[in-house]
Amino acid sequence: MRLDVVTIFPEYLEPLNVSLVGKARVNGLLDVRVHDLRQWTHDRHNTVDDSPYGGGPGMVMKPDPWGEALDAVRADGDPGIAPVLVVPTPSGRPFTQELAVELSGRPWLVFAPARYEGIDRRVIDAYAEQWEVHEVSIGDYVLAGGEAAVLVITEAVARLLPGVLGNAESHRDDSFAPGAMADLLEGPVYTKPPVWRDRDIPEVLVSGHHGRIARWRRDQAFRRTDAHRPDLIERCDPAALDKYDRAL
Ligand code: 6GU
Repeated sequence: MRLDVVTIFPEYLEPLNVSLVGKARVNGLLDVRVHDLRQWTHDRHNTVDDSPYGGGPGMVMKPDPWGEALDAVRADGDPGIAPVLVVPTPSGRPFTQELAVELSGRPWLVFAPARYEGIDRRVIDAYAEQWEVHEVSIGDYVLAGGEAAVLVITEAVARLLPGVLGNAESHRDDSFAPGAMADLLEGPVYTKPPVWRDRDIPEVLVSGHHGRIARWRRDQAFRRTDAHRPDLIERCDPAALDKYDRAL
């Protein structure tokens, strides 16, 4: 997968050299290119923003540098591969695991993270006529810019690419227990030592009884989901849960 990021803070994307994403790059599974938007400015001050039409606080990113940047990135790629433009913005549609899966199937993602009050609307409208465009938000809070969202989205997408995670891990969450457990939060986990600061581990986990362990984990997942995300229980498919229950 190829991944381009156009930003006024290229150094903000340094974490893409680390950990899972960094390893995917070294292994040739991800081709990441970070570009400084200011290289497509032509004035002495490398201006990328201006005041908003209609008035109001803050600044808006000018369309010209973005248009030149996106054209240059496009021209530098395989003409036979369609780029997908991802615009992180708090007014986008929610970024979900479903969208991560969708994006992980695309060969080329181009990220356009904005600072200030956002990018001149005409840029997104113009590229949406030629490219697939996704405006996405990573949650109900406001960041100072989209760069942190690029890191979040990239990590969620990269771990889904074939060969990035070990086989066992990649298939456990996603394809084991289709439907039922997928909609619940993970319960608590434990490792050695068996006693830590006078605290034991739940006995069932050393019972050797796989059926009881699976049932206990499902019960813990339910309690946790009920406490932290009751909205997930509401939209659980009862038929899928019944099926999961019978499998235990
Ligand atoms: Cl994608 N960008 C910004 N600036 N703020 C956000 C966001 C994105 N998602 C949630 N808040």
